[in-house]
Amino acid sequence: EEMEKVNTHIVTLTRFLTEEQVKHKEATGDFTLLCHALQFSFKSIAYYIRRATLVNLTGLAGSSNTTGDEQKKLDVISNDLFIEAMRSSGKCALLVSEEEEDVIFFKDSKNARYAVACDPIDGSSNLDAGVSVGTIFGIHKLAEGSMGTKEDILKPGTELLAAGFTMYGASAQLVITMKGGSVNGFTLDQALGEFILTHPDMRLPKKRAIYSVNEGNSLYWEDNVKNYFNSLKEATTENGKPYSARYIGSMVADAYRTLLYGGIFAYPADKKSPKGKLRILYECAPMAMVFENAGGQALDSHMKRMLEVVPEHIHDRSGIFMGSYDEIEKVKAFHKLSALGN
Ligand code: P6P
Repeated sequence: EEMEKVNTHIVTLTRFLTEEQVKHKEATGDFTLLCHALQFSFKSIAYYIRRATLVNLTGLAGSSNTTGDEQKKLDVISNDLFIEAMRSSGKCALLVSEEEEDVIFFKDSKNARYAVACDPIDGSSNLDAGVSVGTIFGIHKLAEGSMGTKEDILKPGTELLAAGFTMYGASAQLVITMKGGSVNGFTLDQALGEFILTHPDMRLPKKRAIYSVNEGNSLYWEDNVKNYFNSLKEATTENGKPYSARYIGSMVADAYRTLLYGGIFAYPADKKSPKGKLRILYECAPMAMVFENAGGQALDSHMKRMLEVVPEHIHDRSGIFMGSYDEIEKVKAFHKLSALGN
């Protein structure tokens, strides 16, 4: 019988980035080198997460290990790793991290033209429970002539050059998208230490009866949000089935599932958190860029395109609804209804 066709088109992230670079004649290779530093940090973080439980890295900071030195929490180690990877690349002018109160400026990186926002371990509170966590990142280019200031990163997501995330699950899954580009998924082959292209050109299904939200907050929700989610419980899709509820409580894991299967993920702003919980720079905006480039939508709690939201400060928050195109249209409809007083 016919020999099984061997997949000879193994594309590594390294090759993918080089192919992207040569598409742009004016490219200097700086962006490619920055992305190599990014992928290095993902591989390192994946390594530590794999060993976390074994060497008790999930313990609280302050507990000392056998050598008695200060035990660091995984998110501290991941943050340190990420900062050093950005610094040593020499291509990052400034970095915003969820773990750092202020912007980090890399003064020694002369002529660096990029600003990076990241959450080194998003969802870290789930780590001890073995739940998938992830690193979320966004890359901005400095304004012409700028030496690198806070303003270079306090920009709307529409100006993001690239964004994505790495989910540390059964294997490390990297999802990355460039401005105006497609969404591509890579899987880390630990034996080779390479991210392999496994999900080229990811497209969100236009609709899927899955909703992902923390219903424990529903008593704080605005009426339009309550009405929308209640409608899903009474909804019967074409095949007469109601929606499925899927909530992991780790944004990267909920986002990755929504990207693959479709449906909606939401963390609405509510009466308890009027600006929402999730951060714009390194959670909402990067995810919004991925979801839009995959054919979905991402809105804030005022039904404004998430990518057009301008953060007021580096840790600014927003409500977010993101997912299948048609599902987000329903959220808009309920928002309009309640605005009309229904
Ligand atoms: P809640 C994790 O703490 C996180 O920042 C996101 O990863 C996740 O989507 C959200 O918060 C979960 O929040 O209030 O449902 O526990």
